[in-house]
Amino acid sequence: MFFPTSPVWIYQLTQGIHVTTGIAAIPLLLAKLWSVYPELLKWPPVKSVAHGLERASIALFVASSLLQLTTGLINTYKWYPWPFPFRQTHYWLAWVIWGSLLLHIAVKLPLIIEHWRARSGTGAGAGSPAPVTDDGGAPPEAGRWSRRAFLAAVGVTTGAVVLTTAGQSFPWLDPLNLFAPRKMGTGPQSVPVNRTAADAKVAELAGAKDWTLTVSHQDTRRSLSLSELQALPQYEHELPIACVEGWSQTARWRGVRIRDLVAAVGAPSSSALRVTSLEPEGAYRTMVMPAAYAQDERTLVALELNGQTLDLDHGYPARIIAPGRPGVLQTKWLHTMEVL
Ligand SMILES: Nc1nc2c(c(=O)[nH]1)N[C@H]1C(S)=C(S)[C@@H](COP(=O)(O)O)O[C@H]1N2
Ligand SMILES: [Mo]
Repeated sequence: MFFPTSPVWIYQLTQGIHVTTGIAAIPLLLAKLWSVYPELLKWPPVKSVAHGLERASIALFVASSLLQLTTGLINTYKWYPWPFPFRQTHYWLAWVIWGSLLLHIAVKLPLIIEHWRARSGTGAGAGSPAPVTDDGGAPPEAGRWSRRAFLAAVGVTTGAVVLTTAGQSFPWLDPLNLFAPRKMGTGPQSVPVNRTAADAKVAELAGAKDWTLTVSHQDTRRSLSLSELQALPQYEHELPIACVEGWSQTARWRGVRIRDLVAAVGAPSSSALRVTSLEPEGAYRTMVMPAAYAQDERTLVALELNGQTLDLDHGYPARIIAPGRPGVLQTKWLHTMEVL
């Protein structure tokens, strides 16, 4: 598998686009549903087997889209009020949405073709759209909005939602960030904290005087105290934390290069690592780092953040920071690093 470590903000970009387009899709989906809901409520609900299947596929499409966007939005608030695993469900729903959308387009294809044929046949009607015969848009009904006003309102709403939330991922929009759950520059050392040491029940272990980081490769094992790590060559890099829950923040990190630690236990530089946290339990306790990241000279065991000793909530005594990786894999409160 190919893991790009450059540019260092590559995951920040893809994750920022993912979350921002997801948020933008909420007003778009609501507008689409508003424009077609008379179709959805037509009676009788099922006229034939084919018609029944078509309506079932639309029901699936609408339900999965609504579920995907609401659970995705709630996830950016770090709230998980449901019994199913979020990540797997998010992936699977995406496939269901794609499948039901393609099915819907396939079913409607004859109608779509007919519509475009009719338009080109009549000399494109001098720019005015041909009347929409089925559920293809806002039907010009008495008492409802004109098509143009409706599209303009949807465009303005979507643009406003994007401009006032995208600042959680993209620094140049930070001044406009009014509604996103995360704000840049907040938190200890000017970086948001995703899970505190207290929440992770790790404060006591991380604060222990006799803490060491154990690096091992086959039979070689070295345990380094904080002062021994500080005595090794230190490097400093600007790297983002890009959280899968939808916020990013670039910061100045300083510490020991991972590749130097790999070399210190006599392991080949093309090795992958298994990293564990002091955190006693939970999904973020262990992390595997492919060789591409371990080898990159910007991948650090960070001891400092923005010019200060790491805050306990940012992973004191030591944490991982690697270029281009999801925040969830930037393990805090390091315990061991095993070369695989
Ligand atoms: N051990 C451990 N490491 C962890 C976490 C955690 O809960 N436990 N959270 C991860 C997540 S989801 C993110 S986004 C980053 C956030 O780092 P920060 O809290 O220092 O901003 O740390 C990651 N490392
Ligand atoms: Mo995260």
